[in-house]
Order: sequence, then structure tokens, then C-alpha cells
Amino acid sequence: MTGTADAPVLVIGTGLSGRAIARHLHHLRQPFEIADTRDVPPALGELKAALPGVAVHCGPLERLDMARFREVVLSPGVDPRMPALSCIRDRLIGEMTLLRRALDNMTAPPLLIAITGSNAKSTVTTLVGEMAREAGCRTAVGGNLGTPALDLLREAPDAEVMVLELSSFQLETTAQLRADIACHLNLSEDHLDRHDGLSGYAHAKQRIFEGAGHAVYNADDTATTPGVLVPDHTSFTLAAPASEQWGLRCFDALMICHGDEPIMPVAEVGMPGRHNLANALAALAIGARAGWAIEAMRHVLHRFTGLPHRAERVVEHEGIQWINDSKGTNVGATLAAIEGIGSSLSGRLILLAGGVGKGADFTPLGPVMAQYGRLAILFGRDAALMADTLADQVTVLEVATLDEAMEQAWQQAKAGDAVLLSPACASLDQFTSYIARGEAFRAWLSSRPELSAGDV
Ligand code: UMA
Ligand code: ADP
Repeated sequence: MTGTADAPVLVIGTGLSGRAIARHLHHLRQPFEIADTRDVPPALGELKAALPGVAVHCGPLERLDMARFREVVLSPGVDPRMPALSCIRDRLIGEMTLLRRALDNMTAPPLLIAITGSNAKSTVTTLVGEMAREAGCRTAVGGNLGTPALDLLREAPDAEVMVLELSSFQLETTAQLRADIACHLNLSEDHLDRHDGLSGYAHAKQRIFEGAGHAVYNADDTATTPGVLVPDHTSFTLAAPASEQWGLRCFDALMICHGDEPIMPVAEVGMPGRHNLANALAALAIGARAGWAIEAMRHVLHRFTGLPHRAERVVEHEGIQWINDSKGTNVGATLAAIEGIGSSLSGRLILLAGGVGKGADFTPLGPVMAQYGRLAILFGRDAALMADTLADQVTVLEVATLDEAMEQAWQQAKAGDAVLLSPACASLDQFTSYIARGEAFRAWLSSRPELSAGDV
């Protein structure tokens, strides 16, 4: 039996995505087995109980005869370049290929909106989902964020709109997603180890446009321009827009505009920072294409103040803002946060950064810190590396922990300043996740006797 039609499918990975794939195949009554390269993956007993009769293989994949399987479905965290997979490269797929097949089998599939980018995916995906709901559509939101895409098929079987956040890992194994609307927000260095450098990473992201009906891209970032032919497209820019483009124009006040047409004052957008205006424009471009009422989208942009840990204003005390952007885990994200917040301040920015730098080049942070920064306080594993890069352009202070960084910031900040936690690094040297790091930022503030519990 060499990959014949009735041969089993192999699912690799027993995490969130692997379990969703397994549930999907079980629902379709397709024979499958599941593997995990860890000898004892977490919750193995629970997994076996949930999948009675399904073979579960743990440990190195070399122990398996790959030729037995019709197809191999990879979880996003599994690297398709693994040597054990080399003999079945032409039969490797991911969760999104299964999703596409399922949508093709539906009589009334939802409008599929797919969103990628190095940064701002979760923010824009959430915004677009909120806009769709406000416009009165039955809406399912998930993918790399929240519910795995395949689970949405059963959790929201009557959805009219499906909004998916897609990572480069998910797109790497996806050919011809054929999204109705595909959006690429921005490209900057991330996950380079997995994709053999920036061009491999950029290529994976570009797959979002394969077979798409309409492309939405960022006119300020050429790497987001579709590299394949898409029948129709819209773009957004933080500059004055051309006709049919989404952008910003100055009338009496700065306005979000569609071509020449003013849509809403920038001051009425609930999310802080100029970088979030790009996110608002992307969401509007998608929503307009989907045919949702502008009024509904305006409401959402006004009331949506952003997701936790993304440029989240935790407190303002004596004219100093304390902003938690713990999700700023790469240089591109922190650059956007510094520019986005810094450009709106009467004072200067105190940046709290550091952690696991993932081999990134921190040089681009220097010029923006020179422009907007008072001080960079660096903590965690790669603090010294960052300090070496930034010391020529801004005053730097190296400390051991986030708490010490906050103590220093409390002493040095002046009215009009903002203290911004946007680490440009992963958190895993000192925290369990970016969420734990953001919560530590908040906890430190709540413990200050000068701030009352209700403030933070
Ligand atoms: N595994 C192997 N061999 C490997 C690697 C992993 O067997 O070489 C096994 C692990 O032992 C574990 C399982 O695979 O049992 C984990 O699979 P996974 O790493 O693909 O993670 P999941 O739990 O399935 O979650 C994945 C996404 N994770 C990654 O892409 C790393 C989740 O995105 C996503 O929410 C979920 O599917 C549902 O779609 C998280 C993420 O960090 C939020 N994404 C990255 C990001 O946003 O930067 C891309
Ligand atoms: P993702 O899901 O892609 O990680 P998020 O919406 O969670 O995106 O935002 C992650 C970080 O990206 C934010 O904390 C912020 O630092 C940064 N960011 C937000 N908007 C933008 C943007 N338009 N361009 C670049 N970076 C951004």
C-alpha cells in the first residue's frame, strides 16, 4: 500500500492544530494516524482517549514507514524540511488545504477572508471580524489566532463570513487557498531560521494570494504587493490616497479617506498610535470589498481600543503614559510601536526592551530612538547585544529584569513622556509567554502605592 486512495493519512503534531486536523478527519470518517516527534507529548492520555482506535506514534519520525500514507498533514510548528519527510515531499499538506477542500464541498461556503503579515495580523483579524458582525453577518474568526480553522467549520457551520489569521508556517504548506479576499499587511524579519532567510519567509507569505479573488496590500510596503496575478486589488497607505486607495488626508482635521472621500476623523479611531491607523485602513479596505456598510465599520473603529498587550495604555499618571506592547516580539513590531506612539507625544519615549533576540539585527531601532527616545532600558538575555547597537544613538541603561527597568523608568520619566514596553524580543528567558510579560508590567504598576487599584 503506497499512498493509495484508501491508505491512511498521517497527522504530525498533537497540539492545537493537530487535534483540530484529527477531529476533522474523524468527522469525515477518513482513516488516519497521528504522530508527534516528542517521546511523550503533553496530554497524551487525553489524546488517546479522545481518539479511540487511532494509532498514535511518539518519537522520531524515522521509525515510521512514510510510504504507507496517502498524505501527511503537518501542524504549523513542524518544519517540512525535516529529513524524515524528504521521501514524501509531494504529499505534504497543511490544515488550510483541508479547509479549502471542505469549503469546496459546501453548497453555501462562507466568504473567506485571509489575513497575513509579519505584524498586526491578530489586530486586523479581530477588527475585521468585529466589522463583519456589526454589519450583520454570521461570522467565524480564527486560524493562527484563537480557534483552529478546521474547528470553525463545526463550531460555526452556518457562518457567512470566515476571517482567518494565517502565519507563514500555515501558508508554507498551502497551495491555492483561493481566499475571496486575501490581505498582506507588512513584511519584516521574523522566523528566518524556519524559512531559510527573508526571501523564503516572504515567499511563504505571498502564498496567501494564490488563487485569491481580491488582494488587499500595503502600498507603503512593496513586499506585500501580490507577486501572482490576482483579478482585482485594493491598497492602503498612511499617505494621501490615490483614487480607490485607502489613506489619510488633512482637511480641517486629519481624516481617514477612501480616495478623495473623507470617511472619519483619525481622532475618532479607538486604537492608539499611528501604526494602528494602518491597521484600521487595512480593515476598511477588506470590509468595503466585502460590501459592509461604512457606518458599521466606523462604529467598530471607534469602539475597538485594541487587543491586550498591543500598544495597550495601562495607565496615565502625572502626565506619563505607561504602554504595554509586550506582543512586540520582533524588530519590525517595536519599530512600528516606537514610531506610532512616539510621533504623538509632547515629551519623549522611554523604551523597555530585551529578552531573546532570535538573532535579529537591532540596528533599525537606533534612528527612531534618536528621533523619539529619551532612554532605552534594556533587560533580559540579549540586553547587552541591544545596548551595543543602540548606545550611539540614545542613552541606554542595562538592568537584569523588567521590574528593575520599570523602577528606573519611574524615576526618569517626565510629564509628556510615555514608558513603552515593546521588547523586540521573545520573552522565554524570563517569562512563560508575552502575555505573562505584559501581565508583569501591569502587576508592577498596580503595586505602586501612588496608583490606586482602580487606575490600573
Ligand atoms: N511537534 C512535533 N514535531 C515538531 C514540532 C512540533 O511533533 O518538529 C509537535 C509538538 O510536540 C506539539 C505539537 O507539534 O505536540 C505542536 O504543534 P504546533 O507547534 O504546530 O502548535 P499548535 O499547538 O498546533 O498551534 C499551532 C500554531 N503554533 C505554531 O505555529 C507554532 C498556533 O499559533 C495556532 O494558534 C494553532 O496552531 C491553531 O491554528 C501560535 C503561534 O505561536 C499562536 N504562531 C506563530 C506566531 O504567531 O508567530 C506562527
Ligand atoms: P501579530 O498577530 O501579527 O503578531 P498583533 O496584532 O498581535 O500582530 O500585533 C503584534 C505587534 O505588532 C504589536 O504589539 C505591535 O508592536 C506591532 N504592530 C501593530 N500594528 C503594526 C503595524 N501596522 N505595522 C507593524 N507593526 C505593528
